[in-house]
Amino acid sequence: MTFPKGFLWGGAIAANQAEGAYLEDGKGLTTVDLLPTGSKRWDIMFGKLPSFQPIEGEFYPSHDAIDFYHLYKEDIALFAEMGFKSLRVSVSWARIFPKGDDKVPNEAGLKFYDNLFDELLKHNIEPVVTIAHFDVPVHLVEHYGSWRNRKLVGFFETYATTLFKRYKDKVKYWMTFNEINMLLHLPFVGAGLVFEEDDDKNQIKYQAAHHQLVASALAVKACHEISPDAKIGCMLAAGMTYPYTCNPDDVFDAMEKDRESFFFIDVQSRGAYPGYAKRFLKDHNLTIEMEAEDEELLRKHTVDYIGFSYYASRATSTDPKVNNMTSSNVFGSIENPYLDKSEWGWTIDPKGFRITANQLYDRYQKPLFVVENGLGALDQLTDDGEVHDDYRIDYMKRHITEMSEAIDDGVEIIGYTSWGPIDIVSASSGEMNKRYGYIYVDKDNEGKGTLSRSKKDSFEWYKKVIESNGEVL
Ligand code: BGP
Repeated sequence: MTFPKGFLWGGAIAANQAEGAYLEDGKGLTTVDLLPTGSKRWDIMFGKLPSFQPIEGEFYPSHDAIDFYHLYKEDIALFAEMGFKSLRVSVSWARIFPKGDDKVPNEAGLKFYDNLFDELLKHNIEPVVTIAHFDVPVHLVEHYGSWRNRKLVGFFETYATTLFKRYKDKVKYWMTFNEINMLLHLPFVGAGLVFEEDDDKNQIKYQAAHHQLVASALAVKACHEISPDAKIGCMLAAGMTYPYTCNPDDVFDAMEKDRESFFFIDVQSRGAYPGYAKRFLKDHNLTIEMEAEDEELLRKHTVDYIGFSYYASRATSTDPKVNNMTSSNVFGSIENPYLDKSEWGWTIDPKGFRITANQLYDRYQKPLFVVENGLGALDQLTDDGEVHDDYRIDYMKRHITEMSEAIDDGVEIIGYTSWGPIDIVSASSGEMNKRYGYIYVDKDNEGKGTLSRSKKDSFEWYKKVIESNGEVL
């Protein structure tokens, strides 16, 4: 095992999945606050118009989540006990700018993150901060059409700049948009997009993508100017696509599927629209409106590192007989007969992790930061309040082993923040029972429970991993 000295072991959470306190201290409503549980959730995530106010009688998991807003000190103490070197969090845009287009930021919101970062630093935990993790102030959706509107670029720039100025002495690692490629698959989640019946969805999505890419470049620019010692990265929902056979058609199809995602990172890291993307837009009659300065902005302000999440790999086939699309994943992958799956149907593919890391490093030659990985599982609490999550330990062990292999392959990886080190709300389903944590939270899918925290078996295991810098797995 060859993890570099100073490797940033830790965990990752997102504001809307952990904080709760959804209207406290002046916070405005965000898109996630409009996502109830159940089938309506999926309809909205794919772009169906939601009710712009929560509906009486529906259950919205983000509203209270695990109350990290009030319990963060207790939770950070547990992370510190595990020896975390870093914690990835996101800032809720609507805590800072409740409507998104406000002239003045909300001091109470800014203060909360001051306190949060101070608490982390007190424990020598490096904050790694995502500026937008799947939330947009609802006002921006209602009044501007969200990221389809160029005005969002300016609002985001103001928001990001406010953060850099305020936290320049506390935060050294930033990320612009969480899983930016998710915009294409879950447009409401990634960009607050809702569609009318006869909308050209691709046209709207790619225009919104362009706006996020320009906004990201402007954030990189501002970060480098305001906080020259900080590093700012992008964030990709990664996981490679395997061709189902060695038929060149399948291989080409797999390459094209991966390029749907690489497109974003190619722009953010290499600084220009790649040829294949220009061709895709032309072939599909999509015209992106750009401003004169965009090309130069994208070229000049590329990211310092590549953040990515890795949970699963995908597979694709051009043969209609094999093409038994599964509905359990938003990437529309077909079944891979060589791999096991989680209880939620996500493939378990540690080797794919090594391949993905190599692929990203070959392509970008920039440091990688694994900012999400983990197993969502149905944990059982024993009568004496314990969780024996050996399946999670096994999953993590196999993935961390492959990560170390990638490092030995020459891939530069600066850290690993596993997803949901404490149980939080699931982004896709809104369930609490899809648990990733080393720390169990007493709360169920209906929102009932005491919110008490307890250590699972994996807690001590991860502690030893960090203590030994990955030597003891
Ligand atoms: C990523 C998101 C996270 C997170 C994770 C696990 O896509 O960045 O927010 O939740 O996936 O997904 P889920 O919570 O749906 O299991």
